[in-house]
Amino acid sequence: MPEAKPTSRQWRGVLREYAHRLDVTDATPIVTLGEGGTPLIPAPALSHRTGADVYVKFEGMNPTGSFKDRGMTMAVTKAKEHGAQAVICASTGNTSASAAAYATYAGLTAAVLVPDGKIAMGKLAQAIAHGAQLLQVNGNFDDCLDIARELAAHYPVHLVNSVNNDRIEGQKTAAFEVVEVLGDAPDFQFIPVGNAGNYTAYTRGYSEDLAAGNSTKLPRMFGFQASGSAPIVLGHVVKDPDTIASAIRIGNPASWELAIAARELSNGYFGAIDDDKILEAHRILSREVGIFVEPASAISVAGLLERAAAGEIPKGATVVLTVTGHGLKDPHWALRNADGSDVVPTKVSVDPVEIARVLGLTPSS
Ligand code: AN7
Repeated sequence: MPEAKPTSRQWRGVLREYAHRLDVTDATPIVTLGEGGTPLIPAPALSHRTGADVYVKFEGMNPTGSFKDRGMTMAVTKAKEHGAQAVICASTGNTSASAAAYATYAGLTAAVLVPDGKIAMGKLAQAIAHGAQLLQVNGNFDDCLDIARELAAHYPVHLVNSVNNDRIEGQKTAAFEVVEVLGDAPDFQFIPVGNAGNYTAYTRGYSEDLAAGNSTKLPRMFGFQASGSAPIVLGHVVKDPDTIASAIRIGNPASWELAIAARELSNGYFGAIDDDKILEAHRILSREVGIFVEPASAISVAGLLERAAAGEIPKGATVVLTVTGHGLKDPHWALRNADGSDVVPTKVSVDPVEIARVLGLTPSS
């Protein structure tokens, strides 16, 4: 007898999976591309390096390759529910890619404002592929967000940046997933910080799980900014933010106050990481764990290594690192050596003997 097929079903996206924990009813016109349900991957190499029990929440596995999809399904669904014809956002890249995809699915127009020359090629390609009205603004992300807010206030366009609470609501589901997989909240949650919307969202998700009795603790929320773009750490706006981690090149975070409140609630921490440490962590995650992320995401790994070296992470503590965006969005960093030189792949002819020699193989006896 052939074995019975195990019952299986497709993940239905965060609005349907967590309908009972979101402002969603049977009448809600749900716009979903199947986001969420991303893997929480044990990372023995990082556990070995730090003595903690480390897991990586790989948000690059979302439909457009970043965590933004969790918030965008909610924001675009609500835009549709309110009868909006068009959505608008400012973006360092991932929000524009996500807004463009979800707006297309919903039959809405997406206008996206990005800082000229400062977003990764993959993200630019996504927004264009999905038919967004993409404008490259001669300014930085903070200028773009100011304009997007102003246009949404005075014109019939629905703002889908994370200043829209619907985005935070959708993104909190990542914390729900972590608690379900671990059976409790972790001791520490590490996360990259740009506008601090995701830091805020995770804190809200973990807080709701604690209140509902699904977990026994609130993780300490550890957020990281790039050193050249670290307004929350410095305590003041950074006028001309600079980092190779273009996703988090943000000098005036939209959720600044919420993030400070979240840090106080969780006995958390904000730290700054230099670009060379971000790239080192990017290499470690690629080579030792097998997870390919964009540079901004690697800051979670860099933050853990730095805090562990400082003796701030107890042995055996459960640590979740959220890595927010896929490496394929901004792949050229992988083609650079640690010394900054270009990686040059070895060329060979169509010759098995030569190739075996180059690979260092000796014939099996
Ligand atoms: C990969 O796309 O702000 O602290 O406009 O793309 O919630 O802002 C992206 C942010 C981390 C920071 N990692 O999250 C945008 C944008 C990646 C990101 C962040 C972003 P927030």
